[in-house]
This record gives sequence, C-alpha cells and structure tokens, in this order.
Amino acid sequence: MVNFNYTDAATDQQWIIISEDELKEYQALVYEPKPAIPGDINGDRKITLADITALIDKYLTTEQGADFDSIYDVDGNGLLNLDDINALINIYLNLTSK
Ligand SMILES: [Ca+2]
Ligand SMILES: [Ca+2]
Repeated sequence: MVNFNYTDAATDQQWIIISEDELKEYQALVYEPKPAIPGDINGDRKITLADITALIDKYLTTEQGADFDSIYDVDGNGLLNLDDINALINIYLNLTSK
C-alpha cells in the first residue's frame, strides 16, 4: 500500500497519494447515497414543520400533472396532491407524539 503525503510549498496544498483500494473506499464513503427520509422535503434529515410548509409551497406552485421531484411524493403514488400533504402531516404527528 502506497500512502504518501506531499505538501506543495508554493500553494500550501496538501496532496495525499493513496492506493486504488483506498480510493474506492473513499468514493464509497463520499458517494454512498443516503437513504431519503420520506417526507424530508428540505433534506435536513429531520421531519419538521418546515417540511410541511415546503411541501405545501410546492403543491401550490406545481401545475397539475407537471413533473415533480419524487421527494415531494410522500405517499409514493406518483402524484403530487393533497394526500401527500396529509401523509406528511401524519408522519410529523407520529414523530412528535412519541
Ligand atoms: Ca426536513
Ligand atoms: Ca403522492
């Protein structure tokens, strides 16, 4: 395994030479898709009122039948409608009532 650190004095940039296996390990770590949390509209990995607000905003500004990001499809039926807002409110209430 080659592991060589090098600092470029001119730019103060640090270079690390790693093996191909280490690179793959690093890439897996960086690029591993984090599982989406159903209802986490703003992507902060929590379900809060901000998500409900964001979903309502999206619902009100999306044309019927228009393409939308599946993150807004909380109930997973391929449509963005009031059922999704209802589903998200239920998720939120379930989380906050515990
Ligand atoms: Ca969120
Ligand atoms: Ca839906």
